Amino acid sequence: YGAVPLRQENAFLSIGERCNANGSKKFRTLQDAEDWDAIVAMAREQGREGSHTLDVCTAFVGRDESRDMTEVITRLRGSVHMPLVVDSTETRVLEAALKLYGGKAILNSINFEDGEETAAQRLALAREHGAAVIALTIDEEGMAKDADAKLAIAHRLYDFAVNRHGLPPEDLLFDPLTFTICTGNEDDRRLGLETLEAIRRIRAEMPACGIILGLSNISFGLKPAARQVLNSVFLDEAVQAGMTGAIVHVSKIVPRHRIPAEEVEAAMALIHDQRDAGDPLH
Ligand code: THG
Repeated sequence: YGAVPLRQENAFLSIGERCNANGSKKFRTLQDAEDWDAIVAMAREQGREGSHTLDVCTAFVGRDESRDMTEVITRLRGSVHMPLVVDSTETRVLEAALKLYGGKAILNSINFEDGEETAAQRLALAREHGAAVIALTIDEEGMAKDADAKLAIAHRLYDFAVNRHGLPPEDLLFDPLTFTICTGNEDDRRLGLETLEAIRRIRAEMPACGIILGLSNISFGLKPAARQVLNSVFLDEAVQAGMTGAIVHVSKIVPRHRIPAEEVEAAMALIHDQRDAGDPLH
């Protein structure tokens, strides 16, 4: 094998975002119609496009989230050979999914929003089923916006999950939170930089753990073409900072070298908060 490095440090875990009732109109419509076969087809399509794993979320007003999660997991477990990311704010929905699913799941997510009790229950559930866990940098004060606050919560999450609840550190995936940097409000532009800085520091301080983001959140408010550019460039910046995975619309990610230079420059100006750059992607 000579000089070919078999371990590719620039690779990231690509988590398909489209099997989400809140993230895809198509998924929501199919869920409402209970067209489970078409949902399986959507899942497979994401696999063909390069997703290594799939985020699955069935939370939608007017539907029974737990029942729909059961319907979807029942079908995906036999037809999709990818670890599933079970995405819910309800512990009983996460539990129903993990009980059904035989393979290695990723529980999405834990946080300290209401203190430690819910997080403790979910960690017990994860340990029982051998699942990995996504941990959001949210505590009793809310969502951490700056890098210092994100790091403080990340260390508390590590201590709680790994030292107190026995989660293997490689099964802990931090999510230092993505907010849109496209509101037009200049203060919101800092949010991307704070997330990138948090990624660098988590990588350095807790190197055994993974780091992921819900990437597409970064560009809410832009037109679709501009979203593709910003998502793709921010993904590249985050991977360079040490991110190990991301929830993405995988077929909409464009390698940086294939994006026109002036569009990369506009996205970089936005990400790096150059205030004289105006609103180039709008
Ligand atoms: N962190 C973690 N989990 C998450 C998120 C996160 N789960 C949900 C979400 N955030 C990540 N998933 C998505 C999915 C879709 C979109 C954004 C984030 C999205 N969808 C288009 C829209 O709403 O405009 C698609 C429209 C369509 O196809 O109908 O942007 O941050 N741990």
